[in-house]
Formats: sequence, C-alpha cells, structure tokens
Amino acid sequence: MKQQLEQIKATALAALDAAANPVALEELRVKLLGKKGELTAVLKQMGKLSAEERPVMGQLANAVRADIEKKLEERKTALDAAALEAKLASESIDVTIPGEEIVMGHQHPMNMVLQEIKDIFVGMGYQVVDGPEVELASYNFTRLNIEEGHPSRDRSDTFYFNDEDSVLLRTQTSPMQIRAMEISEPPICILAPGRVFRKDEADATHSPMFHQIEGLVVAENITMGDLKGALITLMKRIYGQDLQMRFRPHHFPFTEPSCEMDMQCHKCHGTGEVDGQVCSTCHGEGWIELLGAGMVHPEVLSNCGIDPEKYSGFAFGMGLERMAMGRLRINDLRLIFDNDVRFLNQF
Ligand code: 2U9
Repeated sequence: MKQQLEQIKATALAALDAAANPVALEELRVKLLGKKGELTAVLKQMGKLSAEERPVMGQLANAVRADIEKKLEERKTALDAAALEAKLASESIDVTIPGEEIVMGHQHPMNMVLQEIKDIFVGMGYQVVDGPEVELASYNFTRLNIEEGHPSRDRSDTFYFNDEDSVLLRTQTSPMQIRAMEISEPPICILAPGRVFRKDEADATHSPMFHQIEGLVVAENITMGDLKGALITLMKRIYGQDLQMRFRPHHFPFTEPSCEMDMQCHKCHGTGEVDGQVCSTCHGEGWIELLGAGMVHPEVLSNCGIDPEKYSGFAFGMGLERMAMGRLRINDLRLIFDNDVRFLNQF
C-alpha cells in the first residue's frame, strides 16, 4: 500500500506539473482527489490493514493528499498568473498613438446673433417673453389695428387653420406683446423673439418661416427719443461704435408715427458705387434697411386696456435672419436653414 501511495503521489505531481491550463487542472483534481479518484480507491482498502499498519498508512495517505493539494494550488496560481500575463500582453495599449480628435459642435449662427441681441436688451432692462406660434386672428391682427380686409390678412399671405380665418400661424411676434399688456400694468419693457410664418416662396431673401425680434416699451412719458436711444445703442453694439444710421418716415397700422431705420452700407460707405459700378450690397442705395419701429398707436394701447392719455410707448420689429446675414456677411437666406456643416463650421 505504501508503494501504491508513493506511486500515486509521483504520477500525480508529474501530471500536475504538465497541466497546461486551468481546465486540465480541474480535470486532474477530480481524477486525483474526487470520490471516484485513485486516492479514494486506496483509502477504501484501509479496512483490510492490521491495527498497527492502519494509522501509519492513514498518516501517509493524508500526507500524499496534502502534497497533491499543495501542488494543485501552486499550479493554479502559476497558470492564473500566466493567463493574466498573456491577457495583458495581448491587450497592451500603445500610449504613443495620437488620440482621435473630438469635434465639438457650437451654436447655430442664428442663435449666436439672437443671444447677442438678447444680451444687449437684457442689459437695458428688457424682459424676454415667449408665446404660442398658433395664434388667434384677434391677437395677430385685429388688436394691432389691422382690420379685416387688410392685404396682410389675405389667405394668399397667411396660413389659416379654419374656414373662419380666426386661427392662424402668427405672422409676427406682436401677439406676445398684446398678451403681456393684457396681463400687466405699465411700465412694460419686453423683447419678443420667435418664429413667424408667411406664405412666401423660398428664395435668397424670403422663407415661409423666419424669425422676428420685436420689442415694446410702455410707460409714462415715453417718446421717440427713447425709441432712437434704444435702437442706436443696439446697432452700435452689434455693428460697431462708428456705424452711421438714419431714420426714415414710414407707415405701419400699429404704430403712429412710424419709421424705418437704415445703416450706411459697409461696402460702398454710403456712396452707392464700388469701382465705378453700382454697389451690389445696397443696390446703389448707399443704405441698408435694418428694422421698422414707431410709437405704439393709441388705438392699440386702448385695445389692450391701457389708457393712451396716461401712457405712451414705442415698438420695433426686425427680422433675425436679416440681422444675422448682415452681422455675419451671409448672402443667401437658404444657407441659414440648410444646416450644411461646411457652412456652419465657418462661424
Ligand atoms: C405692439 C405694437 C406695435 C412692432 C413693429 C415693425 C415696426 C416692423 C418688420 C420688420 C421686418 C417685420 O420681420 S419683419 O418683416 N416689423 O417693421 N414691427 S413696429 O410693433 C408693435 C408690436 C406690438 C403691441
């Protein structure tokens, strides 16, 4: 029996040394130490031994088992370490390879200019307001002194939702100022930017959807001087302190008196000519139209529950796309809506 045990030990240790991977090692463990293993088979014969031999053989068998277990543990540690080593070697990272460039997006040019304009007005104490794009004709037209039959209310100009032409896509952001006047008392000082919709064919200067920024100030003793101060401040901040501007009389149903504001053409500096040719930027005018404005019509103030004898106000409206095109020197409106990254990346 002693010989048998020595034999088992010798073969086991050699086999364990030769085991090449954890799976082979596990198979060996079952074969050597399991219930049906060789060592167990020998131990089962212990009963046949004499009383003197049994403890000696028992001790020897335990020692063989301990040696095999120790060897198993050693091999397991060695094989695990080798496997880890191989894994690390195969997954090694070359830290000298240049990294992939992360392309960062940025604001759309329209948003950049909108943000710039909002900041300027917020700096002058204006509150920025938001409102619905689907509006009532009474808010979009009637209360603004644009009566039924006015050409801008025509079905060929405005998107309507119903047969009565009472629900529509707003054609200007003015309904927001009407709503603000309805719910608050003067002094009112608000900026109303947002999408507006008109039935226009898209070309280099027109789009059925565009953005407006309107403003409204209503308080006691507001004059045309306040209007000019606010708008000159805005334009000088955007186009530079040396900008030359002019105000021309105009007509809008919702303001009286009304005006338009122009800036001197940056290309021909007001001469209308470049190298003896008609200036292509202002078409020979020398001036570029920036926005419309005026003193809020007393009828419009009354329509919103504000006493025109006590209060007066000014309002203005500008196209954001037009402002962005002027500010960023963009010559075709459609580029703004195409979202071609080759265009957008230039800003
Ligand atoms: C209220 C009263 C008056 C807003 C105004 C304009 C003049 C104007 C155009 C500029 C180019 C529209 O985007 S555009 O096509 N707007 O010329 N807008 S005064 O007047 C108001 C607004 C609200 C209660």
